[in-house]
Amino acid sequence: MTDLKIESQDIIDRVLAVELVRVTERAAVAAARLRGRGDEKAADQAAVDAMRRELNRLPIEGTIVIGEGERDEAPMLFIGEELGTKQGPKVDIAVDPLEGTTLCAKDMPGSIAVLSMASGGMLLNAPDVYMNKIAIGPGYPAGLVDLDRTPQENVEALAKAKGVKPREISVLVMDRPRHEALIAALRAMGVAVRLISDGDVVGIILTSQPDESGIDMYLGIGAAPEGVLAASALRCTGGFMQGRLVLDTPEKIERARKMGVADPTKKYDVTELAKGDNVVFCATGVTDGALLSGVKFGKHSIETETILYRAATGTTRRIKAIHSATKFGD
Ligand code: VTB
Repeated sequence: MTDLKIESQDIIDRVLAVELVRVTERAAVAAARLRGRGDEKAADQAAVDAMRRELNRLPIEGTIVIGEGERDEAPMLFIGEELGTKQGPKVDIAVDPLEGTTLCAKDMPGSIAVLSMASGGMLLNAPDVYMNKIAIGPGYPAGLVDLDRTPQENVEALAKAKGVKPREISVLVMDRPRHEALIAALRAMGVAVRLISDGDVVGIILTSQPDESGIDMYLGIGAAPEGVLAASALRCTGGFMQGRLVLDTPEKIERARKMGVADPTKKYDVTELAKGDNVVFCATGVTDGALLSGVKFGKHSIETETILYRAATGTTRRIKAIHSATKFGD
């Protein structure tokens, strides 16, 4: 007979993981009702409210360790906010209730509702600042690429390991003035640069599926919460990533120090951004995108697509849900 006893360590990912699907589904539907309205704040707020409501129903003693804002910036799901019924395991939560608010407000591809969860103390606790990031797909030797090397060195190393020319490498970069020199350096090598306007959680995940996405590497500066979320996903999909917080003012260094970041210049690798084996990542599409379909509102139904990654076993679950429009109750 199968042993059905579930160890407490397992509770987070085996039992709670599936519960997370409900959380991101609700946030995604709430945001999707405000797609294309040109109102980023309203869509974000709707996602935040739905995500908070659902997280508070879970049997967890949860703490937001990285997310959209800090306490004084309410009504975000703020860093340090405690969530759940408190009858359950202590967990760390990283959130972005609406990743790609602008994409949602313009009804453009790629916005998602996303969170990740791990045992208490396992996700990087840091302020909502920028993070310099590099990511490549699975199957390469450790140390092949590094944030401290030039883009040219990293591309050359990856191309060599992949057995292709640098001009056959594609790098995904966020389209920002701060990346002008980076983009120019990559193009000077003949590298294909895919620019995205927003949404680097999905952008980084795409590097872990290079055959489907055509993306070999992610480079550049995005936000720190998105870095921790992407790392949580890579813990399951197997890709490599490094991130370094951009702590460029004494005030940011102090905020980070209060959250436990002793060395403001520390370079974190994927297993330090999201530690331990029971990391779970869950995202539901708001608008259609490269990873997920967006919410579809039918006459009688609401359709959602969610991806659930579990680091312990490396399982990817794609969950298409058909909700009853009349019983959904949002
Ligand atoms: C970053 C990126 C996100 O917004 O946070 C970006 O990580 C904000 O960067 O995926 P800017 O300040 O340069 O606009 C997203 O693209 C969407 O939240």
